[in-house]
Amino acid sequence: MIQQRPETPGSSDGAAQNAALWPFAAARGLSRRRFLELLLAGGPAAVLAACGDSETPTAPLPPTEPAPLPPPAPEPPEVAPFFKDPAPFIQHASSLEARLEDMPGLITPNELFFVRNNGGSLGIRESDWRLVVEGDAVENPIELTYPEVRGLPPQTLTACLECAGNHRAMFDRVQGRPAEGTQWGTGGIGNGVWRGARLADVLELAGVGPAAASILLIGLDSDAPEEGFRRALPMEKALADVLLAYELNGEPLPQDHGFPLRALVPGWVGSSSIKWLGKIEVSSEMHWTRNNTGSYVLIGPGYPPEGRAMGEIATVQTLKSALALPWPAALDAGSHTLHGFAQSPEGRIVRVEWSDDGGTTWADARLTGVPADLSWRRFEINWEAAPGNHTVMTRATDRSGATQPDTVPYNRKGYLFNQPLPHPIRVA
Ligand SMILES: Nc1nc2c(c(=O)[nH]1)N[C@H]1C(S)=C(S)[C@@H](COP(=O)(O)O)O[C@H]1N2
Ligand SMILES: [Mo]
Repeated sequence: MIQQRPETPGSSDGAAQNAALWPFAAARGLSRRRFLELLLAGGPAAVLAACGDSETPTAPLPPTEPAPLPPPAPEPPEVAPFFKDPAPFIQHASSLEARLEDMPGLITPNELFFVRNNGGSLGIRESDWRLVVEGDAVENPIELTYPEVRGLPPQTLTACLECAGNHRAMFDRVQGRPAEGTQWGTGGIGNGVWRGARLADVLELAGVGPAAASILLIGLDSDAPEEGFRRALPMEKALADVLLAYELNGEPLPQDHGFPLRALVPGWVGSSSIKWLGKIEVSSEMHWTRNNTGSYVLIGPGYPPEGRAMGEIATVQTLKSALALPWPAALDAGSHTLHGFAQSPEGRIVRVEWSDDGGTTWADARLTGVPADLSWRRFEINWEAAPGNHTVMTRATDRSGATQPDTVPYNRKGYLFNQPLPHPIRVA
């Protein structure tokens, strides 16, 4: 286990400095793991000393052998449906759907960020919290405190987080065949600036070797082994770009979004981004749990079973676009600038087209702002609204050349609906 330090969260300047130290340490032959250990134990001074660059003696280094810590007192976390004000949202049983039309710009403010909970939101005190990393493919099981996680080299990502069931209601509204589950319209998504530690760094500290095949991210709302909220990730994704986020939009992660720490798995369905993260289990075998066997699995004629899953496991999200309007929308006759958002797990949106004749003819929408890989893109349309009932469709294309499909095959639980939406607009 990592030695304990006084509880001083790393300032963001100090954290940026820590990240900048790594190339310097690497050039002097330090392994990433040793670098991270030194950083946690003695801060930048310990790293500099090990690089032979410090004139001043530093505190003794931590033993490399784990020193046992007493287990944290298990105090049941407080459970509340939500901490944030639910009024701005479309309210579902245990989830809050955002209204895209209320979003002021590219970044979704914390108070308007959608919430998807399988139970209630947990109120966890940072001093009670630990992140445990263990499992048969770990050489050095660790337990990190909140300040220790904040002391690791930070990374900031602007990325969308989207529920696998976003647009689920469209199976009913557009295809006339309802799917099971929360009837999300277009607001099971938000675009945030996430800051945290790299999952790869935490795995490195725990000594994850080549035998590791799969990690299981376990939320503190998990209770029984096969129940509760947890998600398996293959090692390749775990080491690629997963963030362990402690900030959303420059604020400590709000309680509804997983305080003190959550995973943010870029491009993957929202259920992979485990909130209130308490444990990471690293295994030499693939993990099978409810969330990759029955839940978050595409079940239907076009989706053959995979391993122990009842169909195709939902992993990466899909390319989508949506107008930022209520469903159905009501507008006055005349000229309007409509806008919306488009996103793709493959990265940048390069084109959005629109049609108000049911998809017979398409015109280009204007893309605004700067393209960014993991963020959604805002688009605008000039539309002449004549009295009557209309539908406006939008269709996005990403940098890989992929475009939204004309139709998506049905799946029982209604995941990943991404055909162009015929948005109903009544003009008076
Ligand atoms: N521990 C835990 N993590 C969780 C969930 C949960 O219920 N418990 N819901 C998941 C689902 S289904 C989604 S879509 C996202 C939603 O994240 P948000 O509530 O921060 O918007 O969190 C995921 N992580
Ligand atoms: Mo979700």
